[in-house]
Amino acid sequence: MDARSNTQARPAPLVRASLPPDVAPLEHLRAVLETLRPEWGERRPLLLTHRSPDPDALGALAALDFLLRREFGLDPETATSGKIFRAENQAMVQELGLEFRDYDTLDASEYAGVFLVDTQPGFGHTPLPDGPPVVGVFDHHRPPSDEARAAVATPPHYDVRLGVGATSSILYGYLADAGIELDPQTATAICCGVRFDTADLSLDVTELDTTAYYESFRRADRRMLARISRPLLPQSYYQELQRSLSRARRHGPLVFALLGDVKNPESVAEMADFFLRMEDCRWSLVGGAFDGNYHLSVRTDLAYSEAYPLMEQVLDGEGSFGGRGTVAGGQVHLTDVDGVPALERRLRARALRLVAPEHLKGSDPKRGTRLTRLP
Ligand SMILES: [Mn+2]
Repeated sequence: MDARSNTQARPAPLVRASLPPDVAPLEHLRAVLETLRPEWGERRPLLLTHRSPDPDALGALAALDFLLRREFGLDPETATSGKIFRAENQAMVQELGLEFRDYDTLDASEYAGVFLVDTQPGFGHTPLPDGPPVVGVFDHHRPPSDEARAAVATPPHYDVRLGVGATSSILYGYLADAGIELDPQTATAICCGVRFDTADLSLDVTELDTTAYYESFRRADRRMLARISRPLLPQSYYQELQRSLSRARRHGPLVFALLGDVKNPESVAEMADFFLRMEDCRWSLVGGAFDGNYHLSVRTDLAYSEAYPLMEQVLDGEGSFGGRGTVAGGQVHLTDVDGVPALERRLRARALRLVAPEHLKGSDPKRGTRLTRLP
């Protein structure tokens, strides 16, 4: 359950029937698979996650693949969509030798059913094939809105735990319940996922996250972990850093940077993390356009607010978004809007409306303060 102690009352959770409380998750999955498998024939399960997977998605994919092979004798295939940009995430794929099919070239009829990790049916950043049904969902994000939910059937195995810090921890729990010893590769993958989503257990953590972190770390390849967490960075990284710094503005508790076109969409989330570290910054908002979409990231200090409601109000019905705890991400299709500058003006106006006037003393509420001018 939710072990956070420093948070204000969280909004009423949007709960739809998750797993029945009296059945262990592993046993529920076993029962679902026993029911469905006779219909599968030669077809394989397909493992999917959200576009441009992050370390938690990659760790959860590796853990689920390991579980389905070791415990259930299945031969799953994993496919991903969207390029992976963040240098740490690219290093994770390379170091762990992870191999994925390209989602866009799949023949959906080859697969018996879909398993989703770190995302859910109905999320805008998660493409789903026509044909094979979604059999299992493992996630820790809030379920989609009521309308989006009404459009998709609840999968037979739907394990969504809002309080847990990482989906990799949830999958670790299945492996532990099955008594499966982690190999160094799977342990390293799980460890990267838990570290990334919980900032080394400093964020929303539960007992399960703590156990998953220590047990996977104990069995991980430490040299590989070090190479993944401090990879070489391309020169373009430094160019985008400089541009973000020059565009960023401070408005009381908010630091925001709307960057126009970016070369690397991951830099949006990365800069939002970076700005939140500034003293007295309570929330950060960073946006940038890439490949037909405008990407937006919100990060918060939990004593101030959860990220989700802030993102909801900044987007005000434009695009799609998701989030949990201190983190939210959104996307707007640029074909749906009147250009990047106009969109950025709207986002900026809505963000400023959320900044209470008492926080704006000392800075021009319209222009904000350049970060380099702060005392
Ligand atoms: Mn996650």
